[in-house]
Amino acid sequence: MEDCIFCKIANKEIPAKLVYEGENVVGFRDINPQAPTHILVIPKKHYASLNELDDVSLMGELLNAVREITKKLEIQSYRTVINTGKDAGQEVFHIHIHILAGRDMKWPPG
Ligand code: DGP
Repeated sequence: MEDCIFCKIANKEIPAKLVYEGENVVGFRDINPQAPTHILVIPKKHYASLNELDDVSLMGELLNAVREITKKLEIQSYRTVINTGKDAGQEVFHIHIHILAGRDMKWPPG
């Protein structure tokens, strides 16, 4: 999708620190990390948020990418977050799974 920063990262039109690339999914380091390890996992195809993602197989690929990335980086304990909608803190409207690791996490999240 034009003017979507994560589509541009997926298409290699703008640089990112890639940690994973599959057929339909990429993982890259967050530009503004909230933990020592902060990775974003996205589908290459544009879906604005989880509300629009209707492809169950792709949902599985996204979670599988999380598993492969954390395995490769030898991360045993981590938090995954999907912010959906403005009130939940979503700023980039191309669905992404945050992987946060390397520090203690609080619960409930703010
Ligand atoms: P969210 O608030 O859930 O929409 O998270 C968006 C995240 O995307 C936020 O942690 C910062 C990150 N981000 C925004 N723009 C860029 C970018 O151009 N490159 C990278 N690597 N991350 C970005």
